[in-house]
Amino acid sequence: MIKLFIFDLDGVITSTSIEHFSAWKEIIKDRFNIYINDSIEEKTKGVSRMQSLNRILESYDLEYIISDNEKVRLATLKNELYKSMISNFDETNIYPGVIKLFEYLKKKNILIALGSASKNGPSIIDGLGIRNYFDYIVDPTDLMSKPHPDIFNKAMNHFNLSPSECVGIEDAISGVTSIKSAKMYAIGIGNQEQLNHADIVFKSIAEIDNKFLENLIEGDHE
Ligand code: B16
Ligand code: MG
Repeated sequence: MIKLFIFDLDGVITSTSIEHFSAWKEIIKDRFNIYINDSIEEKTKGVSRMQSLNRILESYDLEYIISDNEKVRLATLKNELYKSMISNFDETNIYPGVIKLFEYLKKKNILIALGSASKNGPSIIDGLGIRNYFDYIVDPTDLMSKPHPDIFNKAMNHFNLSPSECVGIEDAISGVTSIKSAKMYAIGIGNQEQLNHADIVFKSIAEIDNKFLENLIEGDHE
């Protein structure tokens, strides 16, 4: 029996994964005059701000040419730009089907947690006006980034549950790996081929139907 759903934020509840990467593109272009290739985006998903920067720098053999202080400066600039890009986010930026899914889970007395690597998570949730749906928000500070299972385990342990009572929802390859490493049921949102390690993949949250949810919640998932 499922008792807890753990949601990723960026790319699952709202589009902020797009703004995260757009902000990195602009910062790297300004500093190095390099246009980051779109193929690098996946490497930056689900990992901390500094890890995202390091992965971008590594992709262009730039990681050793700048100091740690310069990295901190770039990460800070990126976060300021990112926050300005999403400053007007409100309920209209919630992806279709998200509120319907939250309402369904609440009606079934299923707990809802946020399992995001983003330190901006709580303020985004406030901006979207959906804080009241969350029973718990994982603080990613001091936790290992996805694909490590830390973030999902933290939510599970908060409620003293076992993996078979938890479901994780993710749009990133590293995020789905994180859920599976925590031995939970993984719902992938996005591309079936990319997320084929999930237990099931939907193109978007809006495609998740009640019949599926009923079977999932009542079923026994190891
Ligand atoms: P911040 P998620 C992750 O969020 C993003 O996918 C990733 O691109 C970002 O670097 C990370 O949050 C940290 O975000 O800079 O806001 O602390 O996908 O786990 O919701
Ligand atoms: Mg995500």
